[in-house]
Amino acid sequence: MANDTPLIGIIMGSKSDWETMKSSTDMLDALFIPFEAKALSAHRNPHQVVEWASNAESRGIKVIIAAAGMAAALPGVVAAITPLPVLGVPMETRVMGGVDSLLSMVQMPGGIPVGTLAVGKAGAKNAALLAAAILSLSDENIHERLVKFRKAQNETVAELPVS
Ligand code: RP5
Repeated sequence: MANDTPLIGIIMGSKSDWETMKSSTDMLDALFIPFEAKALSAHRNPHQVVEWASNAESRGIKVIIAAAGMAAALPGVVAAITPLPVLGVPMETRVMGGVDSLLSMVQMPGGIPVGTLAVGKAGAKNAALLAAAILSLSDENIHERLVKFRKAQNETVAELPVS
């Protein structure tokens, strides 16, 4: 789905975040939601981040998923630039296990929200599902696929463990 006109823009602070953020793109692929994904750092490439976020809405992006670790400024910077909903995914880190990323991301000042998810792969997967839920408010096909996914997940969880 990465080749269709993207509805979701995924931005991550580093290529090293990709292993985690694949959980987002796998989920979006499973729901047939087109996305674009890019590694750009708020600290190392600030000007490109401003350009990417400024043009996101006019490119047709509806929801942004922004991932970063450590001093995780990227989601907040992106949210400061665009009125699109920004979902933040804190990366796990070696020094503080991702609590550093989480607190950097979640403590936004009033006025510029970042919807912050769980640290790591669960957060990456849930960011995709939350983005899909936002899109499903105005897209019946995505709504249908999301409901189908939830139903299948519900049935899997109800299964007894196999010995
Ligand atoms: C953050 O710094 C990135 O989002 C990444 O999680 C972390 C480390 O980046 P690298 O040094 O691995 O490029 O900006």
